Amino acid sequence: MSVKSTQELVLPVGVTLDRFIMRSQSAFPYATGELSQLLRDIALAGKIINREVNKAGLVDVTGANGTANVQGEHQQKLDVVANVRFIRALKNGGEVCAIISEEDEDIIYTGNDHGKYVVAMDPLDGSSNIDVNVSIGTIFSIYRRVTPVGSQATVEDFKQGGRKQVAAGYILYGSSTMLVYSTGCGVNGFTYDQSLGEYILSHKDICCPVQGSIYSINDAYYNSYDNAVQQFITDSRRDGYSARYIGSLVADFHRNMLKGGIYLYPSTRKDPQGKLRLLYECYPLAFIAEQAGAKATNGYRNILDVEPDSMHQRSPFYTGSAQMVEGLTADM
Ligand code: P6P
Repeated sequence: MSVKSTQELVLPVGVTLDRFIMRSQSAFPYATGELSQLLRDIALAGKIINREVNKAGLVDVTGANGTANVQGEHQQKLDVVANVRFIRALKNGGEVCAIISEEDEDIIYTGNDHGKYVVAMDPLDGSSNIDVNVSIGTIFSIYRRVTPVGSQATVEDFKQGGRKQVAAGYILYGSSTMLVYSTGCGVNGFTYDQSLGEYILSHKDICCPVQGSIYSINDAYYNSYDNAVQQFITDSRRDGYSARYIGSLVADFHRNMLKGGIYLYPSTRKDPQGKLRLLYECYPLAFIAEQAGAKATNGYRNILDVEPDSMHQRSPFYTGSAQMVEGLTADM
């Protein structure tokens, strides 16, 4: 029995996430339902964070909470809330044996040593935007563990490489809240209907336009970019492209996936290895990009083929419309 793509499954726009997950699982003859449950656990955590984000201005969860994460970045209170909520949802769900998070230096063990999956996540990316009511997002990456079920997970479960992801996605807390994910059979977007408490399929089989006229990069670092990136910016201005940079990777990525465009975060003097993290930002978005007909690279190779050396490793990151990414990297 072949695995059907979501294009082949009769899943009309308007179907709930839960029904979509159930129908998609039926396309995998040997599915046991554990990955489906894990996706539901992530969706639930997204509902909880959505509630926290929506009231951020009203309750004392905005602003810095005085601590710093493993990256040395000042943690916003909602960073910490999101991290705690996702960890709790994954622990309670039982399918995940271990987690790595941007907010924690070490592996987080859930106590579910019989869980078959591990999750790498950025629980709330772009959190410096919280206080100014700009879109923010959660990014997640799912692997089947390689260590024996029943044992404690190890770093090897997280260092399998981008092509070993079994699923990846993001939750965008924007003008509406959307869950976008892929299990390797296309990319689908679900809009959260607050009145129903349900995610509804709103963007079926997302395909990124192969060309676009939007580029997303922090222009302030222009002088520290290499010649190829500087030339790309010059050419984009000449060709009348639109510069759209929200300062929130998930929001820029999502817009470019739908409209066409390219997001660039090159190496800079401040971040010579790049700013974005390979395991829980670049890999999952590269998985989504590839499933949507787009591309993601570190400038020299497909991000999914970049070897992971450490859990919080950084990488230059260029992703979006295939022809735009190819045009940029041809000059690198
Ligand atoms: P800069 C947020 O901190 C983030 O990781 C991405 O969401 C965003 O695109 C980028 O960094 C912004 O970084 O250096 O331009 O402020």
